[in-house]
Amino acid sequence: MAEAKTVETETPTAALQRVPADASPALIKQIVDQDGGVILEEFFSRDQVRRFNEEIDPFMSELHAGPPDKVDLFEGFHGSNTKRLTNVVTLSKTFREEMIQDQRVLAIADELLLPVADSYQMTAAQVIQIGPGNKAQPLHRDLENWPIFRDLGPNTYNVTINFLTALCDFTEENGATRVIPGSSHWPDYQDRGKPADTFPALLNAGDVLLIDGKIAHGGGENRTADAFRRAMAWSFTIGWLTSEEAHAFVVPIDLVKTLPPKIQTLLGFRSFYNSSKEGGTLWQANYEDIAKYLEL
Ligand SMILES: O=C(O)CCC(=O)C(=O)O
Ligand SMILES: [Fe+2]
Repeated sequence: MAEAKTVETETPTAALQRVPADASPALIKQIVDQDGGVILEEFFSRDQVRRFNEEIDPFMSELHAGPPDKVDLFEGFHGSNTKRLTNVVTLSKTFREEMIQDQRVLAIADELLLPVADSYQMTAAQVIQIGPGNKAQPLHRDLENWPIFRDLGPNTYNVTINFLTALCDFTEENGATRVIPGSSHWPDYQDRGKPADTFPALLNAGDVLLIDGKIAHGGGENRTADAFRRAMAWSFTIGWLTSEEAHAFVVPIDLVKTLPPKIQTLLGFRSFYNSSKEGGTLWQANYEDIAKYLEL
């Protein structure tokens, strides 16, 4: 009995904090710096989630589950029964015109990433649908995409953030993302924690699990017989890192022309500046902004 009580009282205090969608970027940064992540409740509306799901449903149906070449080089990272739909910026009008243009998202990204670089990009925007029977994803930190930051450990810069948005309700059973709050401060980033250290991010559709690149986490196991856990993982990274998705080569230029300059920057259609850090300007043409060359 005593043991059961301990678990009950400790679990909520160690899980990630939850804040309302209108929490200030400064407060959000404070919590993320402390815990590695935070849950933003009711960030997107039920209607936005419904429209988004409707737009991507046909593409999700066509997609097969598992890594494209059937061989998961990263030991289950993709997920044998997981569908991952990329280039969502092209495929979803709701994502392109509402979600990435949401001023609250951009204000949070400014707060978290501009201390490190003058501009940032959208490194990935993908739907992750975990199907029945899919095992838990290996625990990892998102900054391991650029492994030198892993080697630097907890004192490294925060170079990436992920707005993991629930497109259905997340439960323990259907594969809610597992997180280890505070693992951003562990001394050795080779230590990614154990499943027993993790807490599920229990979300309602429209909630956002905002994590930095330093927190250990992974998609949860889907223990259901027939339920799918669908999320939109969209990450921003500082401008001078190579991004995961090559948006600048896959998003049609005519679509890009309909978007404001800040969003064009997110997609790699503008140059990256470092003047406040006394660094060079990157991703240029003829020493001018790439947007001029592209006539944007
Ligand atoms: O699907 C999830 O819940 C997390 C996915 C993830 O962390 C990743 O692919 O980097
Ligand atoms: Fe991740």
